[in-house]
Order: sequence, then structure tokens, then C-alpha cells
Amino acid sequence: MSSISKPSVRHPSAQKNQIGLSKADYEGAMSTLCAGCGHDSVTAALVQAFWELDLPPHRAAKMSGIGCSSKTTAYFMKQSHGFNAVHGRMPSVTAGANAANRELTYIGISGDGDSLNIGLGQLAHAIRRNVNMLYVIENNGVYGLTKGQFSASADLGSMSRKGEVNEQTPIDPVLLALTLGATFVARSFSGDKSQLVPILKAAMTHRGFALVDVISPCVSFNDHEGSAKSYAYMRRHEVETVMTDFVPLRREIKVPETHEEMTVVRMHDGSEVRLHATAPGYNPRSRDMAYRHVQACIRKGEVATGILFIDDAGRCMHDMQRTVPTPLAHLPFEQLCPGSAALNHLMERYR
Ligand SMILES: Cc1ncc(C[n+]2csc(CCOP(=O)(O)OP(=O)(O)O)c2C)c(N)n1
Ligand code: SF4
Repeated sequence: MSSISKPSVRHPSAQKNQIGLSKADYEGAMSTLCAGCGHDSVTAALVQAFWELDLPPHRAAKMSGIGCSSKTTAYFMKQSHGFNAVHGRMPSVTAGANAANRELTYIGISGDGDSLNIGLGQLAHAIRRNVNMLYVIENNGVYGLTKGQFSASADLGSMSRKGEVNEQTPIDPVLLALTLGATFVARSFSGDKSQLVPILKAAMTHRGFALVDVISPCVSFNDHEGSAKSYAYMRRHEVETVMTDFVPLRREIKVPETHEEMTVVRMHDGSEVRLHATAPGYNPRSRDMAYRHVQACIRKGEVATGILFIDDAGRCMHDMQRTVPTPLAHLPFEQLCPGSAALNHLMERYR
């Protein structure tokens, strides 16, 4: 489908960030998704977050699989690198790219079908490897692109547009990530930009795998009465567990007025993430507490949002694999290939 292209003219008075770019410089192609699709609101939040973070678009790589959600990467930061992998294979393609060039910023955008059905094994191993990336799941509980089949995140007993009831136990990406040892786990709602933007900024600054599950309603196939992934359901059942402020390194860090129930996490670049627990006694550094709280919300039919767990001391894939600091992509051939003598010596150890 063709669509009109966006004007490239910039208003001279448009506000610039620290690297001299306006918000329009973080946009991409015109969206071809249905009007009202939650995924377009996620795109707007991504544009805002990366602009505020002063991320140089040419130093980022946008990775995705297949689905309406995976088309999101075309709609922001058109000057970044990009790779649409096969359906469900984005996590391992990103792990490979990250192994070759650790200096790029990796942003993976996926759907619940892409991540939790066909790509579940791939997602699980990217979490275990703690690949340094922001991984956004645009979660609508259906296969949007292929016209509304239930996906693995559809709630038990929820209804399709045609009235069919889902009888399979859902996979909750947040519980999955917590179980597999993810070092940053958050959930948000596409209709809540003020919550989503600071979460995306904190996730982006996290060193390691940062999973952000965004409930993003599909207006064409899953926004009806009986759906647990509709705008109306989310507005009634969202429970903000942790409110997030993100304070970048360069800004003056002021002591906030209230310390109550606040956890401050210093990111590896010196920025601060401030987490205000709105659920009494909630500690976002406790994996067990996060798990119990999210499950308790599910039992009550509620959706816990916010940064639910953060571990800033986790070792990322490069730490575990003890890779060299220079990206493999920049190493000269002589260093990448030590020659046949070294290879023969290595092979001797296996005789
Ligand atoms: C190997 C393979 N199997 C199936 C498909 C068909 N297919 C394309 S997108 C898709 C589902 C996308 O659903 P989801 O990831 O939830 O994204 P959404 O469209 O809802 O945003 C499927 C089954 C495919 N392209 N490749
Ligand atoms: S089919 Fe659903 S997920 Fe796909 S663009 Fe339309 S509203 Fe969005």
C-alpha cells in the first residue's frame, strides 16, 4: 500500500535537543496502520523518548520481525539502521548484530504473536543472555496482520470479535521475563504516554535486556466488549504499581520533595531512575515481590504497570562471553583470524 510521504521541511523555531535535532528528525515514514491502532501511539512515545535522550539516530539499529507491530520500526528514526527479520527471529538476529557491533544502540519492536508464539524460544534465550537492547512488545492479544486469531497472550475466557472464547492459558511476558532472569521488566499502556515515555527512557539507558510490554489495542480485531486487551478494559483495570521519573546525567539532579517509598537506581551512564511505589511496600529491586504482585493483580483482573523490576548489577552478554571491547566489526582481519597454526594448536586440545 502506498501512502503520502511526510514533508521534510522543518519549522526554524522547532525546539532542538542537545545534539541539535528537532522531534521531526526522529520520525519515520507515514504509518499505514489502521487509524486508532495502539502501535501508532507507541511510535509517538518512542519518538519523544529518543528525542529527549539525545540519541543519535545513525548510531541506533531498529530490529523487528513480522506483524503490524513489527512495521513500527519504519515509522520512527528513519536515519537509523534497520533490519526486519523473519517472523519471530528478531531476538537472535539482534544478539548476532550486537555481538558484531556492541557500540550501536539496539531497539527491538515485536508483537505478542511474534514474541510469544513463533518467537518464544528466541525471546527466552535473548533474556537469558541479557542482550543489551530495548525490547518492546506491542501486545494486543491477537495476530493483527493476519486478521485476528488469538495469540498466546490472549486472556483465558476473553472473546474474539466473532464471539469465540479463548480456552488456552495465556503467557504473560512480564512473568516470563521475571522467571527467566530478565534484568529490567516493565509494563505500560499505549494510551498512557506520560507513563510510557519515562519507562522507555529508563529501559534504553539500562545495560542489558530491557523488556517493556505495552498493551496496545488492535482497533480492528480486538477492541470489543469481552476483550481484555481493549482500550476500555485497560482504562478500567490498569493499576500503576510504580511511577517512574527519569533524570538524565547532564541535568542537575535535585532531591525530590517526597522520599516515601522511593527507590533510586543509578544507571551505568550516571543517569537516575526514580521509582515511586504506588502499591504500598513495593520494592522494584525484588524479583520475588514483582512476581507475587503481578500475579496478585492478574488474579484480581488488574493489569500492573510501571517499572516492575530492575537489576542494575546484571552482567550483559558481552560480560558473560568476555568479548573484547572493540566491536568485532572494527577488528582487523589478522586479529579476527589468528591463522592455521593457532587453529591447529586449539584442535590438539580436542584429540
Ligand atoms: C514463518 C511465518 N509464519 C507465519 C507468518 C504469518 N504471519 C505474519 S504476521 C503474523 C502474526 C503477527 O502477529 P503479532 O506478532 O501479534 O503482531 P500484530 O500484527 O498483532 O501487531 C503471522 C502469523 C509469517 N509471516 N511467517
Ligand atoms: S489490524 Fe490491528 S494491529 Fe494491525 S494495524 Fe490494524 S489495528 Fe493495528
